[in-house]
Amino acid sequence: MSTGFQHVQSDLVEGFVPFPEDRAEEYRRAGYWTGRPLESLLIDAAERRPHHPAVVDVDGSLTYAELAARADRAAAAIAGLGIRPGDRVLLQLPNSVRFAVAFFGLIRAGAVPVMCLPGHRTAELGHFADVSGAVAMVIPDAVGGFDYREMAAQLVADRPALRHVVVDGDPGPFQSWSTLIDGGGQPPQRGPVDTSAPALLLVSGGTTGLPKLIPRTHDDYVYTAVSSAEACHFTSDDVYLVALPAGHNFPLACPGMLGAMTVAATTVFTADPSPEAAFALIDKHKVTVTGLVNALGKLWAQACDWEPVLPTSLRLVQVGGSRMSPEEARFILDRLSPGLSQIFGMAEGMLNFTRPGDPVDVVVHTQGRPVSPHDEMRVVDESGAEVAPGEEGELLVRGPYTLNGYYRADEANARSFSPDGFYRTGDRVRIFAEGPLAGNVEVTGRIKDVIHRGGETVSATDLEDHLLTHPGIYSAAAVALPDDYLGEKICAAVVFRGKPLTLAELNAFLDERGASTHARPDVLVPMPSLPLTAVGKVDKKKIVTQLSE
Ligand code: OOB
Repeated sequence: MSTGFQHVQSDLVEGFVPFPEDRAEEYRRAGYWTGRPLESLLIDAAERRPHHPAVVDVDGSLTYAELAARADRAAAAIAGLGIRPGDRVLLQLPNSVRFAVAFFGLIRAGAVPVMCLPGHRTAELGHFADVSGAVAMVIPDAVGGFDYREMAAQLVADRPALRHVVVDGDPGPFQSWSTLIDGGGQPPQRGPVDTSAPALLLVSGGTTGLPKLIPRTHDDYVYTAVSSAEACHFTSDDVYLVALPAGHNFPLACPGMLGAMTVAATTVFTADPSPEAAFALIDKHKVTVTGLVNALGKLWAQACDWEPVLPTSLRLVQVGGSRMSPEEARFILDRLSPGLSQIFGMAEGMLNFTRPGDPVDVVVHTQGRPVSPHDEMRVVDESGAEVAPGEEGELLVRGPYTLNGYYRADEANARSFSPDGFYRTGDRVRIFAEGPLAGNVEVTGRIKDVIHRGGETVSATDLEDHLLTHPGIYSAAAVALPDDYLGEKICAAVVFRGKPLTLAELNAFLDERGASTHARPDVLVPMPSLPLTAVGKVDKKKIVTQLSE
């Protein structure tokens, strides 16, 4: 395909489903899509505030001017390797200033980073490489006892297309990232960028099968960062802490690092999200905003009881990624930060936020409302028909920053989109139609997160919500275990705050609460902690595997 644009010389757009032209026009006319390439977020901030700290980690910091210059050098190094505009490159660096340099170096060179998370291993990376046709990967040497170079050696052995392995740190048999960058060279010429083409590929957070690749265009991703920063009332005085893996949509652009750049604010990275490490950094750099998954939010809130240094500079903690009960929300709000924003988002696009200044009930009981006036939400029943206002159903979404198809995934796309282009989220929600919560969304579960026990269909989330109201229960997951008689039986995996309850005590508690009688655990498994996914959400698949072993 020849478009005359510098950045679409390769086979990048093969298997990319663009926005339909009529909707693209609408988003341009509404001013959401501005034709700015993603790198302009950095370039513009560097012009406005060259000497302001852009990125900070435990090892040091770079001002905006320094980050822009360093990204230019990185882009030169990338081009020097023969990586062309449109080529895909796996990026898997830990939270650090070096992550930001590599990210912008790739973007600046017109390469398309595939945003891997540090917890991904051979299965995921091999899959990302195969689907994306990546020509290179940028990895750390070894972190936390895991040697990424050994993984890379396995990956490249049977993938001739994956030509370059660039290592941040001791390169072993591969190329050294810092030597390449210091090698200098002229950054590639800035040509016109087709801002409706993919700028990066995010990975899906689904818990079944391997993650899928999500193309995010320059237009839709710049809009994500700008509108999320507005929804969180970001100003140039804010300091954002990246505590979740930096390549995940949430800390990258919702508002995250890129949102901070839209107002030339500072981003601090921590590769260690423990309360001890994070609170010290928050205090040192006077961090004002951060984004956390539920499990981490609860841990930080609890740690306020014992940590000597408290995160008193925080004005807003965003919590999202998985369902949070009202009790959990209150717990976090009471202890951790004067402001809480629930965020219901997805790498596929669609973002809902509760906003600073919202009534407490909205913040505690809902996951907020869309960031864009042009986000279209449809709530449907099993037959695909829209439910009455305020009723529960599956959420379908379409809008100025929601994908139109996974990358190179025709089969998944046939399942995941309605004929008129709505993405089927698989999330069960209700949108409040009246009263003080009107217009806000409540996520009530995943449509497939049910247990088929005997003839009954039991919602795992409903049972978890009941369990979490018990003061002795810290966290809980309801999962299905195979059973010869019932088909599936209900297992409650529970982390207790102190002495574990017995199954009989737990069921007596559920009786007292008036929980429906068929939604009673058949098995209770006390656990010291629940297994988590690469971004830190409770991993139910892993619980079932662990229990089956
Ligand atoms: C975020 O993105 P992903 O792609 O890792 O996961 C998306 C899925 C959603 O479809 C939903 O099932 C779940 O995670 N989810 C929530 C939630 N936020 C996300 N479920 C219940 N309550 C919430 N507040 O997780 C993500 C992306 C951007 C910003 C924030 C989170």
